[in-house]
Amino acid sequence: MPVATLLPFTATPNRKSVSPTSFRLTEKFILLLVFSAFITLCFGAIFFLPDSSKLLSGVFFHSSAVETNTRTGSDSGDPGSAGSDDRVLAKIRKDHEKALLEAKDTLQKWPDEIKQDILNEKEKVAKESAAQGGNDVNTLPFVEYHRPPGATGHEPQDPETKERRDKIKEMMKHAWGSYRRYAWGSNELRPISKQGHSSNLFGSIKGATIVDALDTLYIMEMFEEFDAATDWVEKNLDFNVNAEVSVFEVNIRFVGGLLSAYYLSGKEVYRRKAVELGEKLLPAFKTPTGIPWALLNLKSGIGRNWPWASGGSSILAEYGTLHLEFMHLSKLSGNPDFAQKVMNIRKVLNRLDKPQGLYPNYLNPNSGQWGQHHVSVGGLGDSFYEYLLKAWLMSDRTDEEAKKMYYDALQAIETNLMRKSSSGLTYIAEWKGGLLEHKMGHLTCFAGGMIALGADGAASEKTGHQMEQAAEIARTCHESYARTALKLGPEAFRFDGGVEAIATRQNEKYFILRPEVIETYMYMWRFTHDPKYREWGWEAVQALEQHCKVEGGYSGVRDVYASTPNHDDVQQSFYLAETLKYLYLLFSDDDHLPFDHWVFNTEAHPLPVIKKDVTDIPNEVE
Ligand code: DMJ
Repeated sequence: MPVATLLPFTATPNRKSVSPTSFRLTEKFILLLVFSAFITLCFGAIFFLPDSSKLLSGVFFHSSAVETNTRTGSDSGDPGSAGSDDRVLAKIRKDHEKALLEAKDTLQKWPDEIKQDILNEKEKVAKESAAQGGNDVNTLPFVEYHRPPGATGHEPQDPETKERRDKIKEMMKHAWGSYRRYAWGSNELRPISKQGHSSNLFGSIKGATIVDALDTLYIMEMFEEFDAATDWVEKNLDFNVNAEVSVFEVNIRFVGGLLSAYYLSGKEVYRRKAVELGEKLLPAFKTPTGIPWALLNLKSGIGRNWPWASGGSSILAEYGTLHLEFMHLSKLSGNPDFAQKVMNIRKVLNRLDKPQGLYPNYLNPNSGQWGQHHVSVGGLGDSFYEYLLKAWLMSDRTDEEAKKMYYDALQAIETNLMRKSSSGLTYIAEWKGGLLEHKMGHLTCFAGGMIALGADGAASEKTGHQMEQAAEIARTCHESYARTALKLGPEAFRFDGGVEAIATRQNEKYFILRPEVIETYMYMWRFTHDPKYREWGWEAVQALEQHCKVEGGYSGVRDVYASTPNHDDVQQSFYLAETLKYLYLLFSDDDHLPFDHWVFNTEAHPLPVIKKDVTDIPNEVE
């Protein structure tokens, strides 16, 4: 501010012509006062001016966008300069004019056009925030990678076991090679028609076989194939799809497969992809209770349940089979949401009364009440029980709540569902509102392995009993194979109407390369080293080779009681993820993916135990 402008307020006007020498003492004194006031003001102004310029810019340039421009814009030499202020004012004027023109335009539009504009704008914002999400995934927190022990194995000493193990690897080569040749990038292979196949479980996500097979390729040391798969994942695996997927299937196969591939190989791309997909699944939990929907549109985030599920219910085996993967997602992303979502599922379940201590297959996500009282350790229920036990094991046996829930549930299953046939075969029946259906699914056969895995953690007086139960279930499931023409197990077998371990309904006679029986042989072998489990596994290998192997891969069969196979023309992705992996481990030594360091998710994807003390984890030398 110019100093001269202050003078008229302090000097007396009629003294203008008077010489300074003729001033009286009082006048001199006044002059001195005025002068010293002037000097004080000059100094004050030095401190005062910058603040006032800020104040001014606050009054005139209050738009944050403009503030940003004045700080960082290409033409902002000196932000406080008059030239810069003019430019900013000009910009504001221009923006206002533009806004006025747009408003005028909008007023001339039809309502439908306006609606479309709003939709386009929304889409733009959604895209931007998706890109923002992608950035988050790209900047995941640093996680020190430790490869848990036993990621790869070594050759068995015994020549026969080695030969058998080699044979399983050869089967994997045929399954993978055929998929690569005829269906690369599709979800699954049609081995007879030699083309790709996709079920609607994965929406338009592609590459289910690639992701499901990654860890099997790794543990079998098929590294050239693993690298080709990694390359495909890096370049092509895309979750930005406008399609509805099964939350459960995508979780166990894709999230599980990616997590295992990360833990086995240490490749960051797998951690990134797993977290990216996990984040896309989170909207499924937007229900009044937090019990997730079964189906989710990955683009809109809108979920719903299977239309056939009792009164709009979610399914026990679906919402109850997220825990292992989601705990690891929180660990690898630093985002606690994943863990909170699955812990909340438990909370809801623990508030509910359980009929006879059993968990019904249906639960309404809106009301938080059970649907129909159907209970099964096979389809619709199975992996919920498996995940209770494995949540405890994966927490390095610290998750006491999961432990209690598992052993309580197993007790209720034993009391209400486990039965013995007249010839002494133990089976697990299904329960419908208090009535037993004496049928056991191929899926239920996984329970032999689960019970064996949990036996050692049970109260000491129960360990032996549970090992016996597990062995009996393994025997029953073996019988369901042995009593067919093709020596492969039916989808479900019954213990009524004079039959035992045999399918009686045409629509239960198929075999789709499922793993559960072989899974149980693998666990039983590890815990007992009884050679019969390897023999039973080898019988299954021979049957697979004889009846399911075709030139273009491996196919399921429509009727295991027919003397010649009628192929269904699908090579399921779980054949590579589970069936062949469990067979390979059955003929491997116990230190290959040892149980004290790894748990398998329900799709046989190994996930490391989260050790209480991280220093426990030795770094394996490759
Ligand atoms: C797999 O996808 C999983 O094992 C799931 O838990 C049940 N069914 C299939 C294989 O049969």
